[in-house]
Amino acid sequence: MGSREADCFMKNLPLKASNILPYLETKWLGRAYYYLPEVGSTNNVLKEMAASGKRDEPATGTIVLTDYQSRGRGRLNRRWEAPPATSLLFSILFRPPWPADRLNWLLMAASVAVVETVQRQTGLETGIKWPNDIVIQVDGVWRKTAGLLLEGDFEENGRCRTAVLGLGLNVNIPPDQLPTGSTPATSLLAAYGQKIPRVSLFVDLLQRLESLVETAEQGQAPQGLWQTYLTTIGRPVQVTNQSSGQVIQGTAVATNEWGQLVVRDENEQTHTILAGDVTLRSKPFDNSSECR
Ligand code: BT5
Repeated sequence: MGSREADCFMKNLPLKASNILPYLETKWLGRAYYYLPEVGSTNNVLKEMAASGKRDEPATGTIVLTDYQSRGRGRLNRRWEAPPATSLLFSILFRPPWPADRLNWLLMAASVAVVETVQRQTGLETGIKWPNDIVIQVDGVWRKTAGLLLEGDFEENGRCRTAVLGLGLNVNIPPDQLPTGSTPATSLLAAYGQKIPRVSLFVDLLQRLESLVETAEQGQAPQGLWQTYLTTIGRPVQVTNQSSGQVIQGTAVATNEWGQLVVRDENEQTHTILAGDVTLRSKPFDNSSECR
């Protein structure tokens, strides 16, 4: 990269294709790239593209990115809020020929990629709060700086047809515009004290993610790396199964290769918890402090 190009790369440029593709060195991830200034939800746009496209179109690795979402979604129909042009808000389409339980590897690989990229670019202490939050430690408190949303579509035999992975990463949200609510939030700007160029962050992130997904495609679970970044292990948790209403209180002791959380309750019984079904609470006996 020449010095003029390097200079552009470091500026806080808009995320349109002409500013991204010249710097992207991936083989397949982001090679089909759609920048839409404003959408409802990038996950919805990509799911609609996948549903209406011909077989195998759009291709695996296709990305839809926006600068503003009017109906950004979290899990369980929660909202994802971000002021215009302050964040990375995008979704990736995958077509992994995997059974349903392996799909979570995409979420795990993407979480690792986000943690490592943020750490590399800012040096901030960054971790993963099970199952899908990226958190940064600010003044002794883990604050949410990104959330991931994985949605799969399956064949009748249980194999995955398509998966859409959405990421919202708070990059340059000023401290006074961070969402307030029960989840303590931060942004890279708020935690690091300086604006971070979104182009270089995005390009680095995609490069690391492509390599992690390729390793997973060779049959190797991302669990080892992923678990080293988990902040949840050893902590008291209360897990509420939204479908059955069952509540488990205990300590998070481990994960398995599918990214499920193993919780030991007060009677020393262990429970294996599926991501997606649950709401974690940091204080096991306080029902009012949802921390997801
Ligand atoms: C998530 O859900 O954390 C997944 C968020 C995924 C968002 C991306 S953006 C691109 C793509 N398109 C979409 O429509 N979605 C994806 P969950 O674990 O349910 O957390 C949602 C909760 O996070 C909310 O209820 C708030 O408490 C909190 N929250 C909302 N916006 C936030 C933000 N910008 N920063 C930190 N926390 C936030």
